[in-house]
Amino acid sequence: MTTGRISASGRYSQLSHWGAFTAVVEQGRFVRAESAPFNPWPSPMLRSMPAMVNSPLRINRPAVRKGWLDKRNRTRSGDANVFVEVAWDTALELVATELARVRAERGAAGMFGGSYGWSSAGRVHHARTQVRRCLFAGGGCVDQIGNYSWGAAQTLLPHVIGTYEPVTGKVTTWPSIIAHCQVFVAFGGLPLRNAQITSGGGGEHTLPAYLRAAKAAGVKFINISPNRADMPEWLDGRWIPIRPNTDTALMLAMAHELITHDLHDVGFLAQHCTGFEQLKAYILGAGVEGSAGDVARTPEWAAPICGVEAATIRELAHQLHGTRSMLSFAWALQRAHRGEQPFWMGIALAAMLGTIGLPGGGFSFGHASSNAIGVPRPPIPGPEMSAGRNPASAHDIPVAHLSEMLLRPGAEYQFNGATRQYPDIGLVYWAGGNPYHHHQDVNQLMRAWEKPETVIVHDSHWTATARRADIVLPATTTLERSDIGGGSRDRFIIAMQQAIEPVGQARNDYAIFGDLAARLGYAEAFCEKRNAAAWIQLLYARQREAAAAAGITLPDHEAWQAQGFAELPKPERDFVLFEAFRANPESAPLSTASGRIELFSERIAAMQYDDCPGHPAWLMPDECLASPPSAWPLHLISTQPAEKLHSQGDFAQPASRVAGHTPLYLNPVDAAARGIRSGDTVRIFNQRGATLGGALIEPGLVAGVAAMPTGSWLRFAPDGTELSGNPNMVSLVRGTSRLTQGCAALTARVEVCREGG
Ligand SMILES: Nc1nc2c(c(=O)[nH]1)N[C@H]1C(S)=C(S)[C@@H](COP(=O)(O)OP(=O)(O)OC[C@H]3O[C@@H](n4cnc5c(=O)[nH]c(N)nc54)[C@H](O)[C@@H]3O)O[C@H]1N2
Ligand SMILES: Nc1nc2c(c(=O)[nH]1)N[C@H]1C(S)=C(S)[C@@H](COP(=O)(O)OP(=O)(O)OC[C@H]3O[C@@H](n4cnc5c(=O)[nH]c(N)nc54)[C@H](O)[C@@H]3O)O[C@H]1N2
Ligand SMILES: [Mo]
Repeated sequence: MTTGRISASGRYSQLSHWGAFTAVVEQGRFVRAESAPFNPWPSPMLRSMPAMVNSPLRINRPAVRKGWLDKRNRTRSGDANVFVEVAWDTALELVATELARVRAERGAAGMFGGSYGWSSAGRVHHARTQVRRCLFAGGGCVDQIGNYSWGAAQTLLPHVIGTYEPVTGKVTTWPSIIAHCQVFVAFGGLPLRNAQITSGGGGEHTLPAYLRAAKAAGVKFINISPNRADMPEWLDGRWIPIRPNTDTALMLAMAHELITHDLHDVGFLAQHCTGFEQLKAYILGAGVEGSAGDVARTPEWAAPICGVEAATIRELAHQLHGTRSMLSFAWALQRAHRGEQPFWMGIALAAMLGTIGLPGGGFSFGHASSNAIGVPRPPIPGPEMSAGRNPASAHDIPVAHLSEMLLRPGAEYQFNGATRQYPDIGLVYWAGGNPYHHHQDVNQLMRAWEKPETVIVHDSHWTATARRADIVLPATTTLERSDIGGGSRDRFIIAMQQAIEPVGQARNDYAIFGDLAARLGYAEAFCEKRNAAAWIQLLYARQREAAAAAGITLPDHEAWQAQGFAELPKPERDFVLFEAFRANPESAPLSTASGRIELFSERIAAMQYDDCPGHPAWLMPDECLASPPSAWPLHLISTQPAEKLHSQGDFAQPASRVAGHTPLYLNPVDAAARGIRSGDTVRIFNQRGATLGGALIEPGLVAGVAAMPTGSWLRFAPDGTELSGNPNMVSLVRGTSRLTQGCAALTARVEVCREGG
C-alpha cells in the first residue's frame, strides 16, 4: 500500500511520549531520532526508536489463531499458538461478524472495549480513543474507569479537595517553589527516570533544570523512600528510609507530634477544613465512634510499622513547623493496597502545617512521577480527540478489575458508594495496550483470558497480549502516519509528519475502525465525515481557538505544519494550588460537600467501608513488612523502567538486562542471607507465581525490600516460571479499597532465592 507521498530520504517532525524529535529517513528507512532542538534534556529512549520501528517483531499481516479459525476454540492446547495469516478483507469480515454476533447475543454489556494502554502520543491515532469511539458509536461497550497510574487518587480526591486535577499535574509550579519553598519533602523521592515521560508527548523536559535552580535557591530536599536512589545525589537531599506502604503511619505520628506540642495551624484548620476534630481524636487515640481504635498514633507507635525511628519522626515534624514546606507524594504511594490513606493523610498534614495555598508551599502529587508536573503553562486543554459517550457506561469496571470481571460475571462489588455488578463478557477488544505487561497476577489473568469467546487485538508488535488473541490486526507506528501530538501539561503542539511507508501491511487504527464501522453500518457516527487529515486540521483549529481565548496567537495550520510545532508561551504569573481558596474560602470554596478541605468526609463515612473510614487512618495493607511474618518475607515494589515506556520496545533494550533478566534490586543483608551476589540469576516467587531476575545489590535499599522495574515481555518455561523478569507474575490483584478500587501493584510479599544454586 504505497501512498506515493513519502520521499526516500528526509527529516520529519515527530513525537513520542518520551519527547519530540526529528525522524531521519534514508532510502525509505527510519534510521535515527534526533531530539527537538528546544528540548534541554532529551530522553535516551529516542536512541532505540529505529530498532523498535524496524523490528522483526512487527506484526506484518492480519493473523487469526488457528484453533479459533477452525473451531472457534479458545482453549490454548494443541495448535493454540499457531497463527494463520489472512488478507485484510477476510480479517475485517471476521471482526465485523464477531462484533455483530456478540452485540446481538449479549448486548453492549457483553463486549469489553476498555482497552487500557498508552499507545501513541499522536491524539488522532490514539488507539484506545479509537477503539472506544468505534464501540461506543456502535451501541456501547464495557469500558474501564480511571487509570493504573492514579486510580485511587482519582476517586478519593474529589471527596477531599473537590477535584482530582492536582494529580493530573496541575500543582504549584516550579518557579513558585524555587522562589518561596524552604523544604521540599518528596515521598517516593524525585526519580529523574520517570520524568522522561509525558502522556501525549513532551516538547521539553525540564525537571533537572528546575531541581538545580531550587537547590541553588537554597531549597532543602528530603527523600522519604525505600530507595536512596529515588533522589539524584547532586540534590544533596536527606534520605529518610521508609518501608513501602507505611507512609500513613509516619505522617500520623508527625501529626501527633504537632498536635501535642500545639504546633498545628489552628486558624487554617478552622477556616479551611472540616473534620479536624475527628481526625485529631483518632490521632490522639480518643477513640471516636466510627474511627478505628483508640491507640495514640505516637512516634513510638509508628516507628516499628514504618521503620523510621521515633526521634527522626519528631525531628521532621519540628523541622517542618514554621517553614514553607512542599509535601510531594509520588503516584506510587497510592498504587498500593489502602493507597487512599497516604494521599489523604498527606493533605491533612499539609493542612496542619498551614502551608496550603501559599507560594511554594502545600502539597502536590508526583512532581517527578511524569515530565511536566508543575511546569508553567497556560490553562488551555491539550489536543484531544473525543471517544464520544458510552451508552453502556453503567457496566464499566474500575480499571484494575479486569481479571475479576472475566472470572466472576454477575458478582457484585462496591465502588465509591455504589453496588455494581460485573458484566458477562463474550468479546474482548484491545487496541493500544498490553495487559500481559500491565495487569497484576498474570497467572490469574491467563485463567481469566480463557473465558471470553473472542479476543481481538491491534498492535504494532507481537506482544504477549497479541500472542494471546484470536484475531490480530497490524497497526502502524507513529512514524507511519501524520498526526497532532501534545499533552495537557506540555507547551508544545507537534505537527507529526508521516516519515515512512507502513511496515508490512500495517494500517492506521483510525482507518481500521472506520472500515469496521462501515461494515457495521455506522460509518458516519464514527467518522463524522472526516478522514484523519481533517481531524488533525480540526484539533489544531480548536487549539488555536482555545489559545486565542487566552490571548495567545498560535501560527495558522500551514505555518504549524511548516515549522513542525507550535509553542505556548510560559505564563508570567506562578500558579499556586488553592491560592484563591486560601485567600477567601467563602468566595472561592472548593467543590467538596462542605466547600472546605475534608479531613473527615461525611459522604465517605456514610458508605460505611471499614477499608476506608471517614478520615485518614492507618489500615494495614494486606502484604507489607508491617503485616505478620509469613513464608514471603520480602516486600517487592515494582518501579517504572528507566530505559523504556512500560513494555514498549523491551526487545530493543538488551543492555538493561542482568544475566539476561530484568534487574532485581536487593539490600546487601537480604542478599547475603540468601547467598546471592550481584549478577546472579534469582527466582522471585510467592503463592501466585514465579519470575526470574538478575540480582543487583543496592545498599540504598531498605532491608526487607526488593525492587524490580516493570515492562519486560513475558517468556515462559514449561513449568510456568516466567524467564524475563516481570513483577506482575507475583503482584497482587486487590482493589485499594471499596471506595476507589484502585490498582495495588506495589503491594506484594515474595521470597527470593538463587536460581540453580
Ligand atoms: N507491577 C506493576 N504493574 C504496573 C505498574 C506498576 O507500577 N507496577 N504501573 C501501571 C501503569 S501506571 C501503567 S500506565 C500501565 C501501562 O501499561 P500499558 O499502557 O498497557 O503498557 P505499554 O507497554 O505502554 O502498552 C502500549 C501498547 O501499545 C502498543 N502500541 C503503540 N503504538 C500503537 C498504535 O499506534 N496502535 C496500536 N494498536 N498499538 C500501539 C505498544 O506496542 C504496546 O504494546 O502499567 C501498569 N502496570
Ligand atoms: N522511564 C519511565 N518513566 C515513566 C514511565 C515508564 O514506563 N518509564 N511510566 C510513566 C507512568 S504511566 C506513570 S503512572 C508514572 C509513575 O510514577 P510513580 O508512580 O511515581 O513511579 P514509580 O517508579 O512506580 O515509583 C516511584 C518511587 O516510589 C518509591 N516507592 C514505592 N512504594 C513506596 C511507598 O510505599 N512509599 C514511599 N515513600 N515510596 C515508595 C519507589 O522506590 C519508586 O522508585 O511514571 C511515568 N514515567
Ligand atoms: Mo501510568
